[in-house]
Amino acid sequence: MTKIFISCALPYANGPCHLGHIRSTYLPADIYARYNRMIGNDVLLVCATDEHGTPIAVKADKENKKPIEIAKRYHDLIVKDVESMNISLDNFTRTTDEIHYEIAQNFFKDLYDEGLIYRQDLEQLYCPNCNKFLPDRYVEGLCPVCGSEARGDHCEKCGRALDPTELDEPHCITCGTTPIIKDTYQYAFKLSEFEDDLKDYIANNENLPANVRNYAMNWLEDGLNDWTLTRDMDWGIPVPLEEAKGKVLYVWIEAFLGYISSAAQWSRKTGNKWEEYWNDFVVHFIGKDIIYHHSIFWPGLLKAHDCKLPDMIYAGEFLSLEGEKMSTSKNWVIWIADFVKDFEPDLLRYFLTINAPLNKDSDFSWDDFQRRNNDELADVIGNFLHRTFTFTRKFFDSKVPEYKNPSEEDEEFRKAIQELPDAVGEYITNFEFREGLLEIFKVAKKGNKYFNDCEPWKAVKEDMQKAANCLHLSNQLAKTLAYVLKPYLPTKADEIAKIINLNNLDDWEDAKVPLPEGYEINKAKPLFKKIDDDVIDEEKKKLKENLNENEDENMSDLISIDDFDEVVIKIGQVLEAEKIEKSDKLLKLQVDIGEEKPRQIVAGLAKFYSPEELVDRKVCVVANLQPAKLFGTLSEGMILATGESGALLSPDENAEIGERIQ
Ligand code: B3M
Ligand code: ZN
Repeated sequence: MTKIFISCALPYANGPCHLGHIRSTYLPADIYARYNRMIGNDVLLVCATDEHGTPIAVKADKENKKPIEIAKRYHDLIVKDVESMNISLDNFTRTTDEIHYEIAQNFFKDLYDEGLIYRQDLEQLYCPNCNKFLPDRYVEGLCPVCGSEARGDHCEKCGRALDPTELDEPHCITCGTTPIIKDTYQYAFKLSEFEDDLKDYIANNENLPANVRNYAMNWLEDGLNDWTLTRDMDWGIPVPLEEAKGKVLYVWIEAFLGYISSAAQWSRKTGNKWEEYWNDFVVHFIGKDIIYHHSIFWPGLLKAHDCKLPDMIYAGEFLSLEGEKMSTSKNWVIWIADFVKDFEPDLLRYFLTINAPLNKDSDFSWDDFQRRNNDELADVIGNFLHRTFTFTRKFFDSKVPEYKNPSEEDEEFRKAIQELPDAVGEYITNFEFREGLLEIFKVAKKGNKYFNDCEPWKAVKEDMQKAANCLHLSNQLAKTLAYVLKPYLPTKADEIAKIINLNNLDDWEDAKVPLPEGYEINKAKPLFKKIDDDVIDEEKKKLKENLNENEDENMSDLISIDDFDEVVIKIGQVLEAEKIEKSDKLLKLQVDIGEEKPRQIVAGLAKFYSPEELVDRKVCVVANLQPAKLFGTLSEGMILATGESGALLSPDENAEIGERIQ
């Protein structure tokens, strides 16, 4: 038996949960936790609301409230959201809880005593109009790395953690003033001392998925700076040093410790030792925008503290809404509380899991949601179950009939049922949640086909044993479905279990034990219903009506000709191509675009083309892209190719090198 410590990223207590939260962290964590409990592993699933820092302070300023009032309001809402989605957390606490203060301050103090945290004199942004320092989200500007709009602490676009002084064109978010630079001091962590340890950790941890590993390696190549761990702010956990009056811990250092304090609180309640879970196997489920923090800062802090590092960091990619980036400020978002008013949570759990693998971006649209519900859940899984149960009742007195003299088709189907639990289990163990659900869907589909082919409605008149075999196996699949669906759709799985008279679905192994002949089942109602068009139309209307048009950012997909004109695309020809060491995706190219010197371009084409295939090819190149480093290699442009299949866009032969596309 393994003891598994599972965490979901801590949501900021400055808003309720929306679909994105559920998709990237809670749902995968819950599927993983539920499955592991079913196979007999001992699971500790924890989370908490992240209640300090500028996200909450800024919101409180706007509403003229105390930060703790904001935090409490959203903590309560988030708890409801998480419960309504049936996320089986073992403990959910708050970073304003006493135990969290204690753990965070002790952690800081220990590192300080070890000499790993030191006083640092530095310059920080200060708003001369508001008369205060502007840490983190109090300032916004342009990301120095990718040029996108970014907050002081973090660029959402490129995922980089930032220091506000690095921003281009900074402005105070309260009054819009351009801040000045002012001397102050803070306390910094010697992160740079752990660079080699971190490289080691990232390079040698086989478990880490490609997106986490590649991002982290990329950043590590650039070298690490020490990390400032304190802020000049009122709202936060006081720095536990006499001489640091008025300073608080940076929200990120203590947010990580929320994993620990939530677990420690659970230990106090239950008498179990959370450390045993941590020391066995640790999995963090996070969103992709905080890979930097979890792959660099957190392991750095843990290493400094001589703690075991996380075994797995699973980063869910983004979820968009109707093809657009979600935006809470514009209310382009679906809140969980609204969703569960109209639909059962399992329908959302199904959609969010099956629509795309966690490590790929996904989109929620009402039409897709309706289609998947109607065509997949209702027509395939629901239909199969319903036919099985009603037929058993009508023709076999609600009892599982005898299985005798099976045909080849019967045996083939029986085998598919028997293999299902192991197949699904293996996928979940490998964090391939979508694949597991697809497998279930595939076998349910097979079930429908088998049922159709057997034509039990005819067979009951002509060949009773054929009908009996069909219903025998169909009931076996129904039972297996109850088990394998449990991690994904816990409520629906329980409903199936009830019809089949199963006391519980606690033990995955039981999925493989067939129901005996003569076993009695209950009367069934349809488990999945179709969603009508007018319901979906109503939801679409609501979404549009709630959109806050006043926000200045333009939601439209359309760009003007001037916008397009800003992108300079030129015809180029590949002169040289080579693989980039340690990357299975990237190639380094030298491309002639009619300038004095060829451009060096790093392109994600290695999976689709060998270097030889590219040499001499004419390609389309974005020529005015800001240079960037990928895997430590300078890239001065971009080659146009499709995303999924990596197909290159090639011009006709008569295109001249250096010619602009317009
Ligand atoms: N509170 C939320 C976020 O940036 C942040 C996560 C903390 S996890 C330790 O998504
Ligand atoms: Zn200001």
